[in-house]
Amino acid sequence: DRLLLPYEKRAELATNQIAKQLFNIMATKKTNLCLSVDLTSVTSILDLLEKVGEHICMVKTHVDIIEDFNKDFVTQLKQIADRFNFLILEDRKYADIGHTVSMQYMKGVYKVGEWADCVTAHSLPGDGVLKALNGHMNSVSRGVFLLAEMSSEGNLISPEYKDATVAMAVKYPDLITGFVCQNKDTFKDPGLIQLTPGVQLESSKDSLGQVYNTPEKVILENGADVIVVGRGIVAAKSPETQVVIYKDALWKCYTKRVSG
Ligand code: BMP
Repeated sequence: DRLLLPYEKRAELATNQIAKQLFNIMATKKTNLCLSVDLTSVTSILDLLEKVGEHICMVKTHVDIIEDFNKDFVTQLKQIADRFNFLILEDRKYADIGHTVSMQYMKGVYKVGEWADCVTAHSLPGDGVLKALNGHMNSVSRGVFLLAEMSSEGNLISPEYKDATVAMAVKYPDLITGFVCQNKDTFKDPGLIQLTPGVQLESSKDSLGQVYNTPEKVILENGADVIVVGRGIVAAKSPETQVVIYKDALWKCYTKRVSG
């Protein structure tokens, strides 16, 4: 049962290098918190990461919302990530034919493939998406989180779509880091990571369809391994205080889970 195994044991079972690294970072830093820095300026993102970097295992970015994106931002982001030992996930949710995804990943303004440890992708177009991303793996360690479920109300993902997504991933053991999903039954492989967004302590939803659960619910009942928190921390009066509150609450649930 993957839910009872500690992260350091699961690191040994991971076939994707990023999954291995992420499990080990969580075990070492004692945090399973992934911060979603959904901010629109370079300085606001970098300033926040300087303050909270020691408490997170990964940062999740949406670089296409940054107004003043530039190459120097990437350099500084990577420096902070190295210094605090966390990974970078660009939440691009690739969802096109393989050839287009290949260009979106390597070209354009963002050149995501040059700096992101891992990215998110939809299974909707078929496994050409994964073939495209796999083609850029070469000498560097990279990973993909496949979207198997979403947190938003009214999303069109069916149980069949979810199962087919998990089946698709089996053919790419070196590439797949895990799944973005909401339920523990989505997959079984202990070497893969369940990344779960839609977590907040203060509210249960937003005005645009986001649905929030508590740390207890997502970790103990629903099987989350890495937990994505955005506005719960980023929009708080004091993100520095809030990040510790979330980190402690999430880690407590994980230790409770693995102690049976
Ligand atoms: P917040 O905690 O502020 O609601 O942010 C959640 C983040 O996770 C957003 O960046 C969103 O794009 C992402 N996300 C999500 O909320 N639900 C999903 O199913 C998949 C996501 O990537």
